[in-house]
Amino acid sequence: MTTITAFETSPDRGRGLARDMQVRWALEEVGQPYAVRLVSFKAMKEPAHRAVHPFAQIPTYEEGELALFESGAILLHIAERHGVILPKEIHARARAIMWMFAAVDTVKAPIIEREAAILIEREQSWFAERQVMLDSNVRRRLGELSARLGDREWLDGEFSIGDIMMIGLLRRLEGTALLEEYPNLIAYVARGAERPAFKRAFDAQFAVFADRQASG
Ligand code: GTB
Repeated sequence: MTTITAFETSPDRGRGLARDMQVRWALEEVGQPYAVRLVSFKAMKEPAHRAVHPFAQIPTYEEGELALFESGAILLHIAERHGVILPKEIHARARAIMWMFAAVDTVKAPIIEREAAILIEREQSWFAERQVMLDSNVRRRLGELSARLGDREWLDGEFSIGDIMMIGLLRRLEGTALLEEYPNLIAYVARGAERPAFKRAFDAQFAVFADRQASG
């Protein structure tokens, strides 16, 4: 049995923005059933969880003797194990992996910096000025991504783990004016969200939130 970990109480209130969503989505794409171990913020820092995730975070992935952390590594393993969502042709495969790295590094960095600043610094007198710079850094990357995507359906040929990671990241900007400046990125995210595997993954993580709400 494959077991992943996810937040017991996700701060995103069921929006599916935490990284377990990408892992769930990949598992749904390949048709691999999985169990979920929900962890509290406290349990995440305890030795039992740290034994799997040295940085005390979610998601993790366990399959028999194999224990993994890092959503990118997990997605790559899922794709390789099942031989889907990653092209077989060696160059196309390298490019799909490249896009996954682009999502977790180049495109993610300014998005996370902006999110963190809004959370931590928004009460500061100088924040409005800083936000101009933070927004402009995000806008630059989105503009570059939008230009490369153009009117393609997916980032590079067939749908891949690169798209799962990039769409998962862009969803963190949904509802912001920043993403709305790029209609092709909005349409790209919507295409991802229309995939049956995305919907199953989204519903499964939303059920965790709904259960918590119902139980008070
Ligand atoms: N590089 C790692 C990976 O890709 O797996 C990053 C893992 C990570 O950031 N995990 C976060 C975590 O466990 C959850 S996903 N945080 C708890 C901690 O560090 O103590 C990041 C995340 C968290 C919350 C929201 N949200 O509320 O919208 C979105 C994304």
